[in-house]
Amino acid sequence: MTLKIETRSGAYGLGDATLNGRELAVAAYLEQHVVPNLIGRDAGRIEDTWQFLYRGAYWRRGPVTMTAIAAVDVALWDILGKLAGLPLYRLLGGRSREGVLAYGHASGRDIEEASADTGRYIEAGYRAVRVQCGIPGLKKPYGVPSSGSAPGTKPGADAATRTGAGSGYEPAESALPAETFWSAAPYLEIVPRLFERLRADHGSEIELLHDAHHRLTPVEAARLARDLEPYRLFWLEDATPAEDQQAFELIRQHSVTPLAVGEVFNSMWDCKHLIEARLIDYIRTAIVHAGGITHVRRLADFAALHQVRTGFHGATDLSPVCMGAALHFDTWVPNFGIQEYMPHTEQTLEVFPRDYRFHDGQLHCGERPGHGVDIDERAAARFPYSPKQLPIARLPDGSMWDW
Ligand code: KDG
Ligand code: MG
Repeated sequence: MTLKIETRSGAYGLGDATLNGRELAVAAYLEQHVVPNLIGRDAGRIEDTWQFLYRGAYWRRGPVTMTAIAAVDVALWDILGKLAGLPLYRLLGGRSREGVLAYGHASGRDIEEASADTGRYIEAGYRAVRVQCGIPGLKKPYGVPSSGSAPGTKPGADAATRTGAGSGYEPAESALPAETFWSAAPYLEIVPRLFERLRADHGSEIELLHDAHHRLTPVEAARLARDLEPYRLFWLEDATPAEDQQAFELIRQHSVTPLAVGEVFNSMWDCKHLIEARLIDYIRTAIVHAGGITHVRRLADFAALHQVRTGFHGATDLSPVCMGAALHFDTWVPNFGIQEYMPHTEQTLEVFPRDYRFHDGQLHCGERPGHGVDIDERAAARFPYSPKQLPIARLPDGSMWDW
């Protein structure tokens, strides 16, 4: 879902508005409630427009509202950059670093395959890799495509050949969500063995990450974080669902494995306690889902006060427009940690010409004015909308679990 805002002078800006699986709700929110309020407004009043959309609606926060506000906000920053003739990172305060450390997604049906896939990422220049692997006895575990580690495909650069690979959320055949299964016991056994093997095969220099994808109870999360300590992870992500923020106290009491959280957060109110109480080390909130640059900038400043660093969500269900904006933000933000990077498909990249690039383990935003990502509307028209939903997860007895 992409928002294009045009000004009377003919300048335009783009904002990502993708809320995967609930995207039409954002489209309706924008078309019916936001766009009528934008017509005739001064595109340069970015702060006032943000406050107008957030405070003025009375109904605050939530994924639909904050994604819609983010789309407007990023499009207005894009316009400002184009009118000023400056790349977005310069509007934010200028460059803090030469490149942005990126992590890719390796995976495999078993430890062997996952380690081989990690090796391919390292060969492709990655300095940080998130690794997931199949869980004995479990069908379709999170982060492992049914075809395994997609051997032979080249990760990174702009190859973009790994359509959805590593995501574990390939679209379902029907409009109904795919069903996946979850069982903590075999998972808690295999994951420490996976990282033991990765350190043995690939040494201590490569940064390793892992995503538990909100599946664990607090005490299971504490056990996993503790068991992973010898393998010095860069982070353990979404160890337990973060609605229950006290759960993170339990994890902290048992482990010094760094924790990352927040890809489903929509505002700084969602992470205020976790940051203030120093229960996390990295905040993953994406620009597209948390009110845009105007809000995430405040969130990052607040995080900096508590020595929490950024690690933005960058899966392929956030569009290249979001990635472009994130990379300018990452280039500027003083408390940058890492950026997730899953290359988009060739079709997606055809629709979104862009000037960011991957080189030697880092992503680099370009120097084009604004966020540097455009849309080819004729190419986009060749790919009509077809509804898809994210999968769901069930326990072996059939009860629903967190996906
Ligand atoms: O929309 C859901 C995906 O973006 C998410 O499952 C990917 O957890 C994810 C990650 O860390 O990239
Ligand atoms: Mg995740």
